[in-house]
Amino acid sequence: MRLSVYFLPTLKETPAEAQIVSHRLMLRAGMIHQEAAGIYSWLPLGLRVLRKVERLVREEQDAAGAQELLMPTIQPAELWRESGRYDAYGKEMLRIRDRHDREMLFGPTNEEMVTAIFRSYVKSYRDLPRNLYHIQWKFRDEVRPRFGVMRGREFLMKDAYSFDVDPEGARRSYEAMYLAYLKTFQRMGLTAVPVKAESGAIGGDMSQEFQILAETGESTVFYDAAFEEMTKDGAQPDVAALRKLYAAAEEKHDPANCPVPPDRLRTAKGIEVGHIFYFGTKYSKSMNLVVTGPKGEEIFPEMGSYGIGVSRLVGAVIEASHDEAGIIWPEPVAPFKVGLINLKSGDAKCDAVCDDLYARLSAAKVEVLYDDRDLRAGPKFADMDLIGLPWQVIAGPKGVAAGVVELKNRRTGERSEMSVESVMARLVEGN
Ligand code: P5A
Repeated sequence: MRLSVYFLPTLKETPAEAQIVSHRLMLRAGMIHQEAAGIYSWLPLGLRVLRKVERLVREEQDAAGAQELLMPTIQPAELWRESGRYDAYGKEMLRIRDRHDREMLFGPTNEEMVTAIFRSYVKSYRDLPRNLYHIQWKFRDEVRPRFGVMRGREFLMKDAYSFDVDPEGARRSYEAMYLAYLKTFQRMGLTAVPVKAESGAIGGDMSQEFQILAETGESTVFYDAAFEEMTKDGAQPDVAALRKLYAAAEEKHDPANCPVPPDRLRTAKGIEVGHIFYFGTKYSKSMNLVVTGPKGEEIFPEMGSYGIGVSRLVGAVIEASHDEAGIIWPEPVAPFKVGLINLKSGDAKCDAVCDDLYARLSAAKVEVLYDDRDLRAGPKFADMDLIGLPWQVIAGPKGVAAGVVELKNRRTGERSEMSVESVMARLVEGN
């Protein structure tokens, strides 16, 4: 993509309304545009990141055996009357009437709908287990939408729903999602601590939240110091060992009965990026989802639901990875892998070298944002640091005359001069 024609409205000034760094940087980097409190448009650069996060989440769901479907955003109130949640959900539910005065709602979650879908088709235990998921916009009329996409009213969620014959099966389904979540967050360059949690409006008796540790987090978590050691710098987490470590959300933490000695107990702020629930037969019973068992008996399937805040993750990654100059994208979710800066657009030699690099990188399927604008070097550097692409290739008249360009690593700041051929090799390798 050429920056001279790209829709990238970066801002120099820090927007006054943004209280946390990810919100400020997303506005300044031209990723999102606010339409109403907690409701955003995703501009081209932001959308590229959102799609990458979505793709990564999808890959790990598919790998764990979940199957994708797509349910609508608008739901009939009738479904929620069946489960008893229509009245219970309260003001967070956006209620709508259609032209026939039928009661509808913008879905805040899909337990009811997926249970009704399952009920329409599945009659026998032989058709279990199944896990169905979708990635769809949700609406929750939060009292205090804030922090940009981190606590929106409209937000993108991946929600999966498992159906099993018995509690043992349900536990296996839960464990499979737990593992998929650890892998998903790790691939995004994040350390997510799974903590015991309250199950709140979703219900059920077992639930865990995945918390990214960050100062701006809204929840407080308590955890064993061993977490830090085990998840340091890309260490491959030993899931079985992690699973044994103590971690709890504030509401679930009981200092009197905490198994971790005080010198090993850590407390930190966290951002909840995922939440998994096992709620047994809560919805199958209330909505009368019944299958026939091996002896002809009636079974209410055991269910769980598993959420990831896809749009929230875009903010969470920035909270975890930025510096004074801007965002530092981990490669798997970066909007482009490389930013190519032509320091003297219009100069025949610089243009020739940059155009050639741009064409060859693109042909090798390396995603490049090419700053071919007729601008001074200062603003070009500032914009490129702000939007945080993992690699920068900088080409100026002096280097070009000597047959070299500069390769800069956004995270470490390391710069090295090398030939166009070496840059090509470095950027194409492992792509
Ligand atoms: C699990 C999937 C559920 O809704 N039903 C289906 C269950 N869980 S949850 O914890 O309420 O939400 C799942 C994840 O969605 C993100 N999230 C939000 N993101 C942005 N803005 C919001 N207002 C918001 N509310 C929830 C969180 O990441 C949460 O873990």
